[in-house]
Amino acid sequence: MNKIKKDKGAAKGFTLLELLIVIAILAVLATVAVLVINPVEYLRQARDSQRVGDLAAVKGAIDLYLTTVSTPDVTAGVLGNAARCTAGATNPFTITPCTVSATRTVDGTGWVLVSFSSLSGGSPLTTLPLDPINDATYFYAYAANETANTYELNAKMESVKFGTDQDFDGKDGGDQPTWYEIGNDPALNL
Ligand SMILES: [Ca+2]
Ligand SMILES: [Ca+2]
Ligand SMILES: [Ca+2]
Repeated sequence: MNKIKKDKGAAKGFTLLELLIVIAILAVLATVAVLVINPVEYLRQARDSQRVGDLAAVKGAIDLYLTTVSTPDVTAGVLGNAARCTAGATNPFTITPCTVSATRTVDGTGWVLVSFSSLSGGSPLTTLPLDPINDATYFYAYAANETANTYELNAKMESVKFGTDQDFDGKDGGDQPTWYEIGNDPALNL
């Protein structure tokens, strides 16, 4: 009889101490979730993944152009070396100045100095991609040598995964350890 009474009393609700313990546990779980999932790093990885994909698509289009066109021109009529950046003042190239030009046209007047529209099958790209941030720090860049028909594409990595853990920018065979570089230039040292 006495025991049943006690149980009824216990079922009335949580004590303040119990509530505090539950709140503390939830706070710890929330902190762990943020540390494990790390939404900022996750978004950076998504943008880096897009950068790698964007430059691969542009490289594919340029390589198609080089193997298809009889007299290719990777500097759109500019003599010697030429370079374009979509934004920003930082020059990722060593031997050519970088003209800022964010034009996305694919006829050689955009930031990639190749007339994709001259391909008989039409341009594989409808517009040139832009860096998902495209500011003074994160932007795409293109450099090419007019006589050798060599080129390189650059992008800045942002996430710990791409920039440090997998070191996309350091292990690309290029001359800039803090830029992700791809292209057909032998040492990627344009
Ligand atoms: Ca790195
Ligand atoms: Ca590099
Ligand atoms: Ca380079």
